[in-house]
Amino acid sequence: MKTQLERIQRDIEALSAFNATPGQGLTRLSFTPEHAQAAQYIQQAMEAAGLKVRTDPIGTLIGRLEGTDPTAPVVMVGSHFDSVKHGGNFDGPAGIVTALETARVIHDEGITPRHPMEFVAMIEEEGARFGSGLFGSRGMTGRLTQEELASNHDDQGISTAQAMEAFGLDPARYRDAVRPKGEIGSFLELHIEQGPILESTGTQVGIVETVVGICNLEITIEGRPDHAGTTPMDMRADALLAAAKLTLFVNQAAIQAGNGTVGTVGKLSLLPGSGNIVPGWVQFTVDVRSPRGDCVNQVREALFEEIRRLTQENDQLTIKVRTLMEMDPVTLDPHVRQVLQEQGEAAGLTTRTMSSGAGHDAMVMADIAHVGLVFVPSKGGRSHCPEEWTDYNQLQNGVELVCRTAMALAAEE
Ligand code: HGY
Ligand code: MN
Ligand code: MN
Repeated sequence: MKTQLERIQRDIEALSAFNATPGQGLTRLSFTPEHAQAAQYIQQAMEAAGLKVRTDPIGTLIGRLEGTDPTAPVVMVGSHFDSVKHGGNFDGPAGIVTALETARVIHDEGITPRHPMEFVAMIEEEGARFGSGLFGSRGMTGRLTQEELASNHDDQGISTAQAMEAFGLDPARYRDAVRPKGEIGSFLELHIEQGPILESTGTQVGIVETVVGICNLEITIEGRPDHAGTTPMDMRADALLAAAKLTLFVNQAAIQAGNGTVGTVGKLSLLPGSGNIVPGWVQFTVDVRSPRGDCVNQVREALFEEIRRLTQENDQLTIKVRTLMEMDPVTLDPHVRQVLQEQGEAAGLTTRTMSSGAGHDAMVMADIAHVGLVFVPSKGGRSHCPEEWTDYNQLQNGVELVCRTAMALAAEE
């Protein structure tokens, strides 16, 4: 092995400590003290590995190693280091640690690659604070909008732009994070599988071929707060009742679409929030995914139709929909997958081709680079929960594969 398990384990354990909810899973939201602490650790590790480190205008850490051919496109390795609320220690950091360890191996071996290499740590991939995920990679590929920075807000009503400013970033410069097409040749990401396949088949690493399409919506329902005891049932504008009907509708529409389509209402807030008041206001998220883009569209269109029906059924309801994020399904680069396959065999690893039901920065980076995504097993298939776990030797298998592949790509003519 070129990589060292002790360094991998040390990084994961160190990053796990930068947590707003110790003892209740990992919560590391963007533009928070935990983000700053983790960024400082990552920057120091990048510098110790001989990289020149900068932070891009939206908060992504970029550690660069010059190559012998400055005109060659960059080989980039990375992932995200924000988390969901009360999540696990491996979703994101496994890919960060992979980037750090790859940089250390190259540094240890005193190699100057032909291609320049960049090792990146992105933020707000989960969207757990502001609702729109894949933020760092969308910033690099020009998919962010001014509107989103101003309109997306956290549970305290702070917008993304305000949080960036408070963190010392200038949100007006978000476009300066964009990387021109051609500048980055390939992007490699290691991620935990967040599913049961590798563990149940005893396969060491997964090589991802496709990533599902995703549609994230924010639905806001304005009804009317009324006395729960004196308001007859046929005179109510009950916002939560409408939200409940739409939640059930999303569930049924996803099942009906089939083909692996999934639909989830994962976050809901309501006002005023007393047991004796008919809810007058509800805001909730809808997350629809499918390997088939037409199935995502089918569910979204059916949902819009149901919203129209509900507002006709009760004209005291106003229902607004805001699109938080949309990605088509992505097929990852055949050449990079081929190199991963070859390096896997050379390293004596068992591999299998997989699809991803989770979204990843890799799916966005495919806009501007040839992308490879490697999975390592998740214990019990669990993720986005404190129980999330990957054995360190399993993680090291994936790190070894990405490290060797990155070095092979960085040597290519
Ligand atoms: O939601 C996802 O698929 C990823 O964990 N951000
Ligand atoms: Mn992730
Ligand atoms: Mn995640």
